[in-house]
Amino acid sequence: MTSVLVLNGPNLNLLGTRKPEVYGSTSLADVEKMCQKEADRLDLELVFRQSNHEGQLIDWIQEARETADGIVINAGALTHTSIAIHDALIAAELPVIEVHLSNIYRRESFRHHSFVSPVAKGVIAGLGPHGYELALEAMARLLQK
Ligand code: CA2
Repeated sequence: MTSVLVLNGPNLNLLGTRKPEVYGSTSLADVEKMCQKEADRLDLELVFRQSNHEGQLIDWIQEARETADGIVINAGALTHTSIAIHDALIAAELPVIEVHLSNIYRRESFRHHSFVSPVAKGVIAGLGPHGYELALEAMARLLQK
């Protein structure tokens, strides 16, 4: 079965608890449920993970090379800082789709640069949790043989 790793970075565990004006009121557990429903519809195996730690995210990206067919990633603020995640995504040699809940280009200028985008097939930003569903659909198409 085709397997997709959905990775979430720092502070995304706080979704739905604070800053609803920016990130909405849906919790990360709800986003996972939405993703699972979409994965079932698309006949994908879903592995959904979140960590506040850069090294943990990198370990999961490295593992994905052996265990997954594609990566959907919202790296949180590490999007804007982490060359290590950029390098790990290249080393994984898997298709990557970058997701952001908010439209990072409408926000502070320090959020306008992404170290993930240059290694992503596509980027979805500003559509809230629906962006994750769209990313899974796009990934399913990319992985169709
Ligand atoms: O829009 C996105 O999805 C982001 O990746 C979310 C990150 C932010 O640093 C990126 O620039 C854009 C933040 C993760 C969520 O942070 C929260 C902070 C407080 C309350 C709830 C969530």
